Amino acid sequence: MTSRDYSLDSFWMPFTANRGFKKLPRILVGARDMHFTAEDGRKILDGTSGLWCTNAGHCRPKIVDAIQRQAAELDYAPPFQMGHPGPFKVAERLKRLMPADLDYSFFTNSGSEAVDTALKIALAYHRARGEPSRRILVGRERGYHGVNFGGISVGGIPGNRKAFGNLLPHIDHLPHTHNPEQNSFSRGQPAWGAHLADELETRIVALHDASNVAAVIVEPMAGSTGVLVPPKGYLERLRAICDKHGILLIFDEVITGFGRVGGAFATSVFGVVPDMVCIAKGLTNGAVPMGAVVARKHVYEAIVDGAPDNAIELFHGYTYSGHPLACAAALGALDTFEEEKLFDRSRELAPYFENAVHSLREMPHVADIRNIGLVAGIELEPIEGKPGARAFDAFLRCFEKGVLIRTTGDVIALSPPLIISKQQIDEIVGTVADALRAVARS
Ligand code: PXG
Repeated sequence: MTSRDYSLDSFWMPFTANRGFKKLPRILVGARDMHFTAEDGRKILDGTSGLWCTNAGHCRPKIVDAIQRQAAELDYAPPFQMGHPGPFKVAERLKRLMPADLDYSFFTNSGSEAVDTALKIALAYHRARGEPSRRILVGRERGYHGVNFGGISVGGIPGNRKAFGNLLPHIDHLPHTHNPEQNSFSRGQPAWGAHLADELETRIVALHDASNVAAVIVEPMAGSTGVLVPPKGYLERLRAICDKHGILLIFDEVITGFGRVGGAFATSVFGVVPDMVCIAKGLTNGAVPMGAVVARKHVYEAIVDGAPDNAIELFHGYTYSGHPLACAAALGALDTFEEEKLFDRSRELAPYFENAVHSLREMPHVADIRNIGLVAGIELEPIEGKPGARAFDAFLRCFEKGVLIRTTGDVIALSPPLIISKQQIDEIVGTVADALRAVARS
């Protein structure tokens, strides 16, 4: 225990077992490149990019400098009926990074807000085009789209929904794509499962009629639910069915964006272009909260050009949309990604990372390992009656040994910064191996 000059009582911590944490706190006080510093001075190797966001590593000089300069020059500017250079510049950079005509960025302050924004844009799009009956929003089982009402309604993680009752109406869900019998220990995209996309047509469109369906939202690779890589051909089929029936396709790339899956975005890596992409996290390298919806030309034009001259076209936005500090951080992050070619680095390191994580196959209680780019999920057999306990035990042991991993249920997720070295990959995997052996003995 470290003596500290503040109390832990009053901060109601998010997605945390508050009582357990406050008895045994894990406090970080500094960070640089691949490491955090804990309050007792220990260096902790970051195997998770914070929470999937510090893709370029921590406290990178360009980003730090950009934020500091911006804070002293223009701290805030109103984003409604006013502008400042930041969001125009970031939007232009995103346009260059995104494939096809994904050219228009609407800024938010988080991934959750990006998701709710995209769902609202989808509804407004159909209304602007004279199809207001298209109201049904389709998500997927095991999907995570943040924690706002839109996101948890299309989301498919039961624990995130059950306490909140009043979700959005007009929602349906596709089946998830996880099938251990068919796909366990897959490397990259699993071979089995493309047909699961057909449910969009054979069940959902058949049941509701296409004239009532507005949009489908999926994570191209599901992150929070335990790293579910899309089966080969699955996203292509979703795209084809959406095209056939006039349904908008939204990719939630809050986790997959900015190099995580071995290229700039999942849309580029998998070669499937949705109508809108939600991003956040890596956009500012986690340094200042920021999210965005990047929309294709036809989506923007239907709403913006469809409105009367000089009328506000979309009644939506946030006090902090395109905040100067967030934009400065985003420009610093995008420069860092580009100068250090980090998206290429992610693709180049992926085979080494893949072999390293799959070496854990022989460790006790490992049920499955799956990976793509610089992300991997290691699924453990649950302890009977105590779901999640085995993985959480491994998390605590890794932290004690100086490595930060993330667990969700009984899946360990590894998603290190893209600047990681091969030795550091070995260190993370070696520490996880030791932790799994220790957990099995306890
Ligand atoms: N969509 C996706 C796909 C996400 O992964 C959000 C939306 C929401 O973003 P905000 O910025 O509102 O948190 C997320 C967030 C984890 C973990 O360990 C994942 C997220 C957040 C916290 C923890 O899996 N993803």
